[in-house]
Amino acid sequence: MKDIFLKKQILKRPDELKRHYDVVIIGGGSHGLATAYYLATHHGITNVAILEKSYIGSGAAGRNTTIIRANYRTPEGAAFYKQSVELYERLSGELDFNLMFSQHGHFTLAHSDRSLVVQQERAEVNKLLGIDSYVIDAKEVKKLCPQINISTDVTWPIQGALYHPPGGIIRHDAVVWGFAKQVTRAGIEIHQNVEVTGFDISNGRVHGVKTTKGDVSCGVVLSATAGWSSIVAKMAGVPLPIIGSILQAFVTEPVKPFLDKIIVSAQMHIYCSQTDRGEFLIGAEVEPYPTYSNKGTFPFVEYACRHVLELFPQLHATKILRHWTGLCDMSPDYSPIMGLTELDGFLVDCGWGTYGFKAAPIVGVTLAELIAKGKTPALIEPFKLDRFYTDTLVSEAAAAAVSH
Ligand code: PYC
Repeated sequence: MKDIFLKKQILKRPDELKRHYDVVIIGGGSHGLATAYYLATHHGITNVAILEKSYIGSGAAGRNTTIIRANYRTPEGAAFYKQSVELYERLSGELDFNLMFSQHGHFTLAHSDRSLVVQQERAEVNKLLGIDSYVIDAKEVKKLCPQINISTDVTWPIQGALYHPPGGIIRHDAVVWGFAKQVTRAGIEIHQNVEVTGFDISNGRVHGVKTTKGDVSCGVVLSATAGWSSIVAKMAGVPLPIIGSILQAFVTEPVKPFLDKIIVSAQMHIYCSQTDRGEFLIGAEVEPYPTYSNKGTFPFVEYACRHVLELFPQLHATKILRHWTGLCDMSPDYSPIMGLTELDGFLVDCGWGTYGFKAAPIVGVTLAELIAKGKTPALIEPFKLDRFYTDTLVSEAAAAAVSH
């Protein structure tokens, strides 16, 4: 009986840290776990430790609003996220874990002529890359999402939307646990409650990691620490152009299923979806002040409710159940930063703002390839840290979230 239980266990508590690993990954979120998974499955590299200062999925991976989509504005961003969506589509089978990915479509609402032009530009970029995404008018919005209010008697009447049929929502905790299960099976160690306190650096190269459970030597370090990226990179002497802000979200009490689409409005600065439990999940813009304080605010709740009720007046008597925040590592051009740094052997995966979770599988594939082969894959070449020194930014502000 004990054996059966152990076989079913997803996570095995590893022993003490070993003295050496080929790769140390800092951060047990979806990106760190995915990178470890593809290191093992694509490259046979399993002498890997994931160091997580809290529990796996305790940061952005467990706090995001679970949206998966590829309808970005830049060719670089759209091509990258297209592959992520395709990987997510196969991931339940691959991980042997039901991730409950529901692809019912994603709307980015337009409430002005200007916004319709921006959505049309996005649709054109998407079309060129083979991403299913096109602009529809308000009547078509209503046809596809009969519950939404398209009345003109509101502050922001809907004029149309960018419609992205493959967009969807997924169970974020299941993604974390699915990767963790397969990573553990491959023999990779996940050490929870182990915090990195410094690095062993000499001659422009990182040789090891100092932690609250002792020091380890290693060939490569990957920092996949989202909201804490600047702090970790600073310990390695690598400056990052990142500002930490919080994003807030809340869920209502469960109501009968009536919304199967994801609705985003840049002008109203909100987005919402209905979870598989029936809750309405509502979020807004990143807060306009830098902070590491995970404190929610009442003005956010009031603002988001006022706006969501314009779209779904049916929710007027629905109660809020839970409200939380997450740290967002915002880069100046709203695109991620991935890959090599000026410190040999020290790689970063950061600048994910509010759009990191949806990239987890393709981040894992590409960073695992970089670590294994030492060459930056073409797909992530535009996102290297270097771009802030060479003036080759990838400006994704027009489609990065609700942030424009
Ligand atoms: O990028 O889809 C997105 C998103 C939604 C909420 C926050 N970011």
